[in-house]
Amino acid sequence: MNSLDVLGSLVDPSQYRAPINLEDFAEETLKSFLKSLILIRKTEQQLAVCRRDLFIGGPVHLGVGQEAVAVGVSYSLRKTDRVFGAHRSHSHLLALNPDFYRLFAETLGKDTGFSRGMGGSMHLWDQPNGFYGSVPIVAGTVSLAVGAGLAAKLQRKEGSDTDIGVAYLGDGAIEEGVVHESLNLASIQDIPVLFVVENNLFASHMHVSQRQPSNIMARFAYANNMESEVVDGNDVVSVAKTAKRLIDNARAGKGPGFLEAVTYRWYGHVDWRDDIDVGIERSVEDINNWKARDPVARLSQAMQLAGVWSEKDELKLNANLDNEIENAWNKAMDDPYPHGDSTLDYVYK
Ligand SMILES: Cc1ncc(C[n+]2csc(CCOP(=O)(O)OP(=O)(O)O)c2C)c(N)n1
Ligand SMILES: [Mg+2]
Repeated sequence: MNSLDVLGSLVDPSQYRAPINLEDFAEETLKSFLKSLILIRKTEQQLAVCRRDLFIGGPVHLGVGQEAVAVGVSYSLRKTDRVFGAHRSHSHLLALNPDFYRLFAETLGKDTGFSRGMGGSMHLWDQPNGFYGSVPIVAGTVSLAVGAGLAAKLQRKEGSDTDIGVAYLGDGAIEEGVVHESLNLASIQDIPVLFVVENNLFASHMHVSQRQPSNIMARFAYANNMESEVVDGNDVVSVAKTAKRLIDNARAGKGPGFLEAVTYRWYGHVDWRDDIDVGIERSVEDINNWKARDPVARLSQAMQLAGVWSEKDELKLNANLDNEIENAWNKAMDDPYPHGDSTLDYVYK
């Protein structure tokens, strides 16, 4: 245990397992949250199996267990916003555009993929839907999101609010110097950007207590005089509600926001195993405890208690999605690879 264990019960997986509070979110919104959570979960589980079976050649960093962060944040985003991710960004993209077929094609290196098959799992791009890109360089896109937010501010039309930049980053990325320059600049220039920290307590195999003197990342928002909130990242309603407030502020010219979502990834750092590349503290017991704080099950249970969802609905949704995912995967497998002549078409020359 570190000396500044500020997150307290939020990082105790025996806490916060109960169905979540649905607040006053509309039934249709809750259903779309649940559908999006399950779609992202199943897409990544498909990637896990296909990576294990070596259909996918490159590494995949899976965010299973963390889906509620992207789904909650994306609730208040629009296509003209500028969203940036990193090495674990399938959910960030799919929450904006649920086209898993193009993600499958990308991981297979096919011409029909999000980046024409030239990027793979860690170089995703879907600008028409607001996803400006992900890269494997930890914290590499954080300053880009600030720049994109500044551009949006300068492009704002008289009488309207502004589009915003969004930077998804991890608790490990916080340790990169550029993040602190980015927070400082965003704050001093009132740039419309939302920093979303997915604090899953690990950077590769190292627990946060081995890396930092405190487990709360929002201390850097405080240091930069920036509006911030820490939420249970496995509660989609809580993430959506809080992100909305911070996003509305940024759009209205009230400056940047910092959202820290405490969560946990079910798989190891990379690929499909539970136990790969993890430290001694990540015991099977810990993982199982966190699985009991499942963002999907907690939303589903709350909706069933509220009478707006049933087990039968969920069985039907699962069956439809399983079928669609299988078809999309098979289609992507049959797709062509990009032609060798196009290798340099999408790079700066
Ligand atoms: C600049 C840089 N340093 C190191 C790495 C190796 N690396 C890849 S992911 C990772 C950990 C990142 O942890 P975090 O930001 O918490 O994200 P998470 O993997 O937990 O989602 C590291 C050190 C890298 N890709 N880029
Ligand atoms: Mg992390």
